[in-house]
Amino acid sequence: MLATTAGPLKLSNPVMTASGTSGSGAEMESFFDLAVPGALVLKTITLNARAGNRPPRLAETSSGLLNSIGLPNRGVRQFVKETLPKVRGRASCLVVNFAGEKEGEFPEAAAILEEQEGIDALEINLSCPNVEGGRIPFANLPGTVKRIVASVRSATGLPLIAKLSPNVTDIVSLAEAALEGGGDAVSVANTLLGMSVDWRTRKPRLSTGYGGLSGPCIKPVTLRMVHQVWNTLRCPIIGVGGIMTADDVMDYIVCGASAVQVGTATLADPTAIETIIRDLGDLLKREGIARIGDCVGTVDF
Ligand code: RRO
Repeated sequence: MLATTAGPLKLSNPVMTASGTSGSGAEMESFFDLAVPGALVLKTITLNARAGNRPPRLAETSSGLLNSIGLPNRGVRQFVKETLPKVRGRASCLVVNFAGEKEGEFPEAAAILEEQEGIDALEINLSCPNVEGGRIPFANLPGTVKRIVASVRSATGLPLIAKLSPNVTDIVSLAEAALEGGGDAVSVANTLLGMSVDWRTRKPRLSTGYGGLSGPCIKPVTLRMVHQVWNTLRCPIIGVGGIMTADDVMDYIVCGASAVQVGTATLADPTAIETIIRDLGDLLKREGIARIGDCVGTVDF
């Protein structure tokens, strides 16, 4: 009933973890069996180690969570040596999310990941809002997206998911560029660039001033983007943004997502993903839906 596909990915259920919200995977094992999510998507890694941004890195707002973590990680080689062995073989589908600080680093990191056992797919993070001082990421231009995805495609035969930014004028042209570059699916979308200030102190609440907004408040925006991409391209889409309940999952599915990712809900309650998957199974039974895949893109619009 819950088993489905997203492009080449075969999933036991359509609910994945969202990158950055379940750490390097192993941290979550006291909250849920790592094989429970349809896919375990790990926090973004880069070719070389990064310290990340100065605190404060998180700010709660009245309508969602702002983050400016800044991609701290110990680099892909350390990941392969220390992190990967702890999760290898434990997820039902293991997705490694990675980014580059420069274009050439994307294929270089992918080539290292390609050689490892136990990775089922790569998610290319083309959309971190927090590494260029709030400026639009360099990967927000369709030509750049196509070139980066194509360079990664040449470096690996693994299934490729391109994680797109919502901070763009036309999400469809970005998704199209990712597919033209050889991507198998797109994740729509990363966090929305936002800001929070304390007007009394005249200070922003994040060290970097701007950060990525997540949580239920962004769902209408990303849901609209998922539908726009589906309506034009009919491609495998992974919906991300503000999913808290099984009904939220179904909203994304009928708007064209083949699968979804849960992020901020996990930060509020680390067991949320398991509850959502269980509720989704109950929901399908109650509604008499035999296969969730049959619902993809069925919104009447
Ligand atoms: O680390 C971060 O600040 C971060 C990343 Br890489 C990302 O892709 N999205 C986000 O909201 N934060």
